[in-house]
Amino acid sequence: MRVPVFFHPAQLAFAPELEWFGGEAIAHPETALRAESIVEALREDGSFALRAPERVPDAAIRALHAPALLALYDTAAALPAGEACYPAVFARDAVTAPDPSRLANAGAFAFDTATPLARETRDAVRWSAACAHEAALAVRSGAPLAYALSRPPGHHAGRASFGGYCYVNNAALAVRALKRGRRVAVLDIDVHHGNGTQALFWRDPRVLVVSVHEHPDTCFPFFAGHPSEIGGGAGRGANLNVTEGAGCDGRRYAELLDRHALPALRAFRPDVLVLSAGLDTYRLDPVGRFALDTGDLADVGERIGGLGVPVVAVQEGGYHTPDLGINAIALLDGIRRGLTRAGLAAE
Ligand code: Q9C
Ligand code: ZN
Repeated sequence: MRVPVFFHPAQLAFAPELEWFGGEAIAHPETALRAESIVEALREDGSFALRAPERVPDAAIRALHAPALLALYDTAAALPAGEACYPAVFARDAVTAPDPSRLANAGAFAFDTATPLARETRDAVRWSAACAHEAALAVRSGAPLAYALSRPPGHHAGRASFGGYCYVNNAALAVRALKRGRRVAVLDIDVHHGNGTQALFWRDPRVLVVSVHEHPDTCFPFFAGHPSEIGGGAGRGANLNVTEGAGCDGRRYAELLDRHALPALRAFRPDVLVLSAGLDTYRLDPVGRFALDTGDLADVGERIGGLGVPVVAVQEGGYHTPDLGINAIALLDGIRRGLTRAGLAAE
């Protein structure tokens, strides 16, 4: 089976230059080149079917995100070319509602200074979301595996919040496209906790969210991702955070999957899995501090495919550009092998 892959060139038009972090400006790790290098590797490989997605319906995004957050992205679309807005004022105790027609109020929606707004942001994130939406539709129509080359990433974005290089929650959009009549589980293997996804399904007992990541005591996003966070209300018990310290290698990671993440997923008996496929657990990643190698990522994929559940893989982080292509292929081939072994004809 050739794995359907969704990507739109308009995702490349947004290219933030700088990230402000800890009072310093660094070259922004979330570059357009990330996606380009994955596209190129998948093309060369030949076992992937690359397609541009259809436009994602506005209603699908509005079901997920607050009107004011989307209005803020509209406001940014009117910025002059080459200008970027970095939120710097976070008026947490404001008594008036933030005004999304004023970029000076962006801090009411942002939770960091790493995630700028520019005129190209809105369209790029819409196409990034469209990839996830379309990949979900492909799996809904029977594909055992589909891959959304979403960029910018999404798992840090909440209902009315953006941050961690994320603006629209692509994986959550895929969940919503699949949810009717199906049990959907999310597995987030980005090295950072998927705080946006966790928040969006916090009270939802019908969507299990599992995230494996570096512990928030030492890693972005710092304020969420602790093992004590298990969901709220009716959703209590439908959220699982599995954490490890910096330096976690492939062997230890496999243990975390086998002992914690995979048993929880199996017990939930999902009809479909949305995989937040961050590649920043890689040993050379300049942002993450885990130590998986390319073979480990293939092994992680095989374990995930071994669940025997169709997979919508949505790209999240991963910043060591030279190896993103081989790592994406390792993960996807691993999933394919696992699915085949579990009896889903995916190879
Ligand atoms: N110098 C994702 O992987 N900055 N987001 C951390 C790096 C924020 C990562 C400091 C990291 C966000 C989707
Ligand atoms: Zn990440």
